[in-house]
Amino acid sequence: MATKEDLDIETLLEIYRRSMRVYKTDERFRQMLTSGKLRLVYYPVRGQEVLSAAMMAALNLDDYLVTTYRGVHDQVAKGIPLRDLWAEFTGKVTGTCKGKGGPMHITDPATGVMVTTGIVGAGLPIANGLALASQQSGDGRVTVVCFGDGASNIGAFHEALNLASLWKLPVIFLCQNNRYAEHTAYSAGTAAKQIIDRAPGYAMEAVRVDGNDPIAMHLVACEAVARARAGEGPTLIEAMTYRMLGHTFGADFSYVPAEMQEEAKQADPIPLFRALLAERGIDAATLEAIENAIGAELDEAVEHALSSPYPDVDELRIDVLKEEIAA
Ligand SMILES: Cc1ncc(C[n+]2csc(CCOP(=O)(O)OP(=O)(O)O)c2C)c(N)n1
Ligand SMILES: [Mg+2]
Repeated sequence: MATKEDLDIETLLEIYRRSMRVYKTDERFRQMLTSGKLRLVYYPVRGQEVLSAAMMAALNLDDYLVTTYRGVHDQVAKGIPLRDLWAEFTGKVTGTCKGKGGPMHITDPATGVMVTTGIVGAGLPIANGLALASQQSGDGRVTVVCFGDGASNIGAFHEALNLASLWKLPVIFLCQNNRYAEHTAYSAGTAAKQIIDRAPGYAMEAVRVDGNDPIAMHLVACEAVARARAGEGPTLIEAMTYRMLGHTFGADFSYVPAEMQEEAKQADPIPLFRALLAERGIDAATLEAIENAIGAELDEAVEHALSSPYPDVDELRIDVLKEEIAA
């Protein structure tokens, strides 16, 4: 296995770039909501930027991603164009699903973003289906499915792990353990001490990692991708992280103990990543240039989304059935 020293500065900067695209996108959504320029239910991803960036940087653009309602970090880290994402979030015809999917159903096959679902746990069997198709066609693609700690208590999680292991599917189960499922703390809903403790029951490789550490997370991700591509089957990754801003944006999250909120602050992956890059000799001006470029791209994306039209009512039944039916 590669070691920390093997991770070159270019790879680290690529992970940082992806992390900042997520960070800035999330920040902009919250700003737009707070200022009343946007109205939608938003699931903030503050705190989970780096784990996603480190995972997606281990994939090719045509590898597949399946994610959830709290999945904007995964979609952006995978490489979805920001203008298409913003247009879909705002229900506009220029969006990835012509404005008919919305935030809960972001799909962009061009960047491998295949399915986003609001049904907890539903993505895992779908990911198996994509991975089975790759196995049968021999296209060499790997599928990553992201889900939360809470999702690991859903039946579909167990069914999917069993079949993926049995069939040696090229799939990676990325559990983002942010210690809460809506308002339920991990210990109030899960008997197992760790999610990875369930993997031996399915004869599956599993690894628990600090998801806020870009190097550790990326090395684990690369190993899982290599295993899947080599036909050696799936991996369950439990990436430890924190949900820094509650379940939905604006909702009270004072039920999260103050000590845990403090722990989350101390483990905030963004300042830690900046410190790591400084240690590796990257100066502040380089980081600022990365952030400014993303800021400009976001300005354009938001403007494009807001000025695009809503889909016409004639679109209502198109893309619903295999045979398109005009209204
Ligand atoms: C099948 C199903 N049950 C319940 C819900 C309501 N619900 C939405 S999010 C959520 C919590 C999910 O927690 P977790 O899997 O840890 O993901 P996180 O939001 O922390 O990323 C629940 C119970 C749902 N959407 N689908
Ligand atoms: Mg959770």
